[in-house]
Amino acid sequence: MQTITQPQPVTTQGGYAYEILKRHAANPILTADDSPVPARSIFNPGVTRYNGQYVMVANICQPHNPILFWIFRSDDGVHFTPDAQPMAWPQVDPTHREHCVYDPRITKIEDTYYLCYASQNQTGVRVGIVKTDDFQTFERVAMASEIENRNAALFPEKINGLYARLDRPFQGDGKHGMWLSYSPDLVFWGKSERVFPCRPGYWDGDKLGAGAVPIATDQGWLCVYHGIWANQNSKVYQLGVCLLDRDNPAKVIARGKYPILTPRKIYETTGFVSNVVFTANAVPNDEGMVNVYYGAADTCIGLAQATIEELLQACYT
Ligand code: BMA
Repeated sequence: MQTITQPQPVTTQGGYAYEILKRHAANPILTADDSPVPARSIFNPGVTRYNGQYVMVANICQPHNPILFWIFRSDDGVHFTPDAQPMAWPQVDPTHREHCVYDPRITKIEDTYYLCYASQNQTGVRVGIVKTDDFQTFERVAMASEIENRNAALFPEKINGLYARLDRPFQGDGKHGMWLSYSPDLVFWGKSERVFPCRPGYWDGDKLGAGAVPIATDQGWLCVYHGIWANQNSKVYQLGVCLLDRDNPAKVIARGKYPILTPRKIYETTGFVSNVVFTANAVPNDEGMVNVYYGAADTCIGLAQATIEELLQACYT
């Protein structure tokens, strides 16, 4: 007779022990109440360090729906103050007159900061790129994809002489997973290759895409990404980690089995889109931790932390 063996857990620690990102006590660190203009929600921010400060570019969803990018600044990475004016947005691109922008990811390459964001109009969503040297003025670089593509995260350095990015084409309803593309100039993109697909039956079984801008480590590119599991009631967005080869990020060195952050606090499970944690930037701080900034339920902003070592370890768990 055939013996059927149950899949065994890979750890003997119970409860939420797998969830290695620890929420900051001040969570949620920003809500619509902190918005300088009428807002329904504030979420999915890009964050970087500039001139000794943390600079955040957040989605502010206005009551009538369009999203504004707004800059918030902080000395400690926890308490943020908004600028007096919305971010100075460059001229529209005549090839794609966007009516909505969202989910900025910030990458510093040499002395320039690039924002990769989702640019939406009636034809669909594309990857837009703008740049700045000072977080005062911004210049358009390119509409850097055809429709339908988004969740683009630029690597912080060239790889084999080319700019590189992770992104997520819509084909196959996102099931085809995370992709990698290269560019000589940030305008023309190609040499595209899939990094990894969804894992049926897992927390990232129904859709996934880049999350935070990759972090360079001596073991490879450490990437916090998002995965989606669809159930009867909702699509659950969680965060996980993977490690990609430094010279060829299409090569997966390790990919964690467990999510590292699961929506389970009330501000993550309840909101405009329930059961969502979604990140654009993970920023190493001065205390040896990585600050993972995340949108919670498309409604507010949370901060969760782990060490680089814990994140690397989670890639192998
Ligand atoms: C994704 C993006 C994010 C959003 C998430 C959950 O597809 O649109 O901006 O946070 O869905 O709604």
